[in-house]
Amino acid sequence: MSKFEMDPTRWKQEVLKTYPSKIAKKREKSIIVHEGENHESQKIQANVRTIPGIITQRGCTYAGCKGVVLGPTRDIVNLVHGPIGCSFYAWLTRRNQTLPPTPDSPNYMMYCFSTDMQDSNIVFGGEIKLKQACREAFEIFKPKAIGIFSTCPVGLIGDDVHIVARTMKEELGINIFGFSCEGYKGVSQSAGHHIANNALVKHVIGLNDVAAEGKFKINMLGEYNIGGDAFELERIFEKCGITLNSSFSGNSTMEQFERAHMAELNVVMCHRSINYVAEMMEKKYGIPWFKVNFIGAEASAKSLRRIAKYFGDAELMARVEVVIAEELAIVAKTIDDIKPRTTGKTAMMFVGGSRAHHYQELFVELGMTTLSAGYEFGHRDDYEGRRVIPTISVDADSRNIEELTIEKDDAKFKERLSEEKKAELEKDLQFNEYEGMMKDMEKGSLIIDDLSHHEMDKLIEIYNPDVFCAGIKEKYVVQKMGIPMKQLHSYDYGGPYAGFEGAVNFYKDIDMIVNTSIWKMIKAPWQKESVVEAEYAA
Ligand code: CFM
Repeated sequence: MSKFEMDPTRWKQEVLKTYPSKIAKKREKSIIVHEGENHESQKIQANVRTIPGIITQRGCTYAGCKGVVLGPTRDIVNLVHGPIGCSFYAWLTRRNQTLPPTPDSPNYMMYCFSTDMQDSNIVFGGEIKLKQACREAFEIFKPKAIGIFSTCPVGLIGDDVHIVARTMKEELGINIFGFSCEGYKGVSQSAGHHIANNALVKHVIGLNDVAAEGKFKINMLGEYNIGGDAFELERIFEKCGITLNSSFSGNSTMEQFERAHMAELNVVMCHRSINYVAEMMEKKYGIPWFKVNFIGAEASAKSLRRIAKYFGDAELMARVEVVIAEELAIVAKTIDDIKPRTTGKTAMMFVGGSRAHHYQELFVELGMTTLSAGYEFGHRDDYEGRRVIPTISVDADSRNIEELTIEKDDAKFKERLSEEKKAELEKDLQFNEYEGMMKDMEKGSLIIDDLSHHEMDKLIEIYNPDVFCAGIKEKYVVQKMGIPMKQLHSYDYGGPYAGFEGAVNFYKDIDMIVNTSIWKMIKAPWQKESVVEAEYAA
């Protein structure tokens, strides 16, 4: 039987048939059957509102701003202005891994800061309470900075977090800045990333001209230390002699953000969440950027080589080769043992805005095929590549987010590469480029944006993958269908999965997952119950 037990085009038709025609028309544009070589002419609908009534896996704008981008920074008080419920998921999660250099170094990760808005604050305004919360936080912790995050009610009642931030900055003498990241500001958490990026450029980056000590200074953008990934990357960089000047924002500090403009290069891991910072820093300070991927052993090796190539230093290039050889030798031992057991298996992946692409590398290394993949909140460029950016239509939802006008900072701008040098390196390094997920997928695979639960059910029912990768919202639904489910947001308490040691961890975990017989003992609802089906007459 072919890899696709049902023709994917027919699958798409079947799935759409269940929807009322208006909804089918909308969802139709977000489901693509990969046409192989022709994929460059295929266009996917993405970053548009989820249709009301459909169960989406997306998060809100506040989640993207506070939780994702600023969340991993240990020495900033991230103060949530809103009802306490908004802080529930912002507290004590796997996102919050960090490693302070000494036990007394400031670290507020284990705290949850909220203004705990009550009905009376909604009626009479919450600014006084917010100011009080800033004073209290300052008194207790003496932090270097406070970030104020707006939740939905803040926008609805019109509290001005920016004015409060300015007033309190003056009063307390520390850096305080606000984010207009109300949950409803965008169609997903993606808007929150952009808002966070803007505020970092406006209020933090460039404040401290003392760079990290060491040679070959880079900033790692879009790596958030999930499951300890950043620790593994730090290990590799150190071994290679590459200096991590700042990280946005896994295992990071405010100081790192403040000195980010002193690096020689920005490398971008998660394009979706941080490309704005990379673009703005290039304009303002002259730091070139290119996309890297440290998910997958081969991808990690390739990314290290490209970084070494950028610096063009013979010693660095030689050391990187030694490190790669050493690390790949260890990786090979595991993969040689595991690969025969995983080859030919299939995976599906619906994660965020970059992992559904990056993790395909690891599955390729395991000899597995990704039958279907999609992002929750990626934009068209994350699927089709940055070349399509000029053709993306700007709708009212995108206009909701401030577009900063960035100018060259004459005092701090430094040309890192001459035009000729840049042109010479372009072929290997591909500056300012991300080619997107579709390029790496096979003909006939299904690419689906903002997957609905109904579509997920149908994917599993028809294609029966060996592993389904997504998040906690899908986990138990999928497992009840008898399909093993791997979380790729939190890693199910496993990981790290980045870099070389991470790849080894991933191979072992997937081997266990796809080769255990326990899942076959579970019957999916459609295998044991008769199903009542209905069709819309209209
Ligand atoms: Fe980037 Fe992320 Fe992701 Fe993301 Fe996220 Fe995440 Fe993700 Mo969950 S920044 S887009 S908003 S890689 S939290 S660390 S795992 S959905 S694929």
